Amino acid sequence: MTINTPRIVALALAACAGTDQGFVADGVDGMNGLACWDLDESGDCFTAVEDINGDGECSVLDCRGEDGSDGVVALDGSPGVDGIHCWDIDENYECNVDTEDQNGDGECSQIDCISANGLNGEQVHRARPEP
Ligand SMILES: [Ca+2]
Ligand SMILES: [Ca+2]
Ligand SMILES: [Ca+2]
Ligand SMILES: [Ca+2]
Repeated sequence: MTINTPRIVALALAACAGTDQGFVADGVDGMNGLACWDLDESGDCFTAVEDINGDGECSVLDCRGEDGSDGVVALDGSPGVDGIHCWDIDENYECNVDTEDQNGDGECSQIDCISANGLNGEQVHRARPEP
């Protein structure tokens, strides 16, 4: 491959032959931002209005909002309804000896909840009734 030196030089000169764009002058500087305490946007500290925390000067401390009010303490919930004893088959909260005293000892107790066949007895959990 042969290098065409005159052609490369011609291309380089053509690339540099553009018109002079010159430089555009800088724009005017923007205005300074306002301080957060400067409520009337005057640029000055008007302590009677803008010194929110009353320390005699305007600072970022005057930009804070007022503290919120305390939350309300929740009231305790009402106690739940007593559960039903496992022996209380008719769920009337009373011991019905005729039907609920399974072991015949004259009273209703957890012993009456044990199934008659012992080892493989079925354990029954009943839901609490709606209040
Ligand atoms: Ca001001
Ligand atoms: Ca202040
Ligand atoms: Ca009962
Ligand atoms: Ca019993």
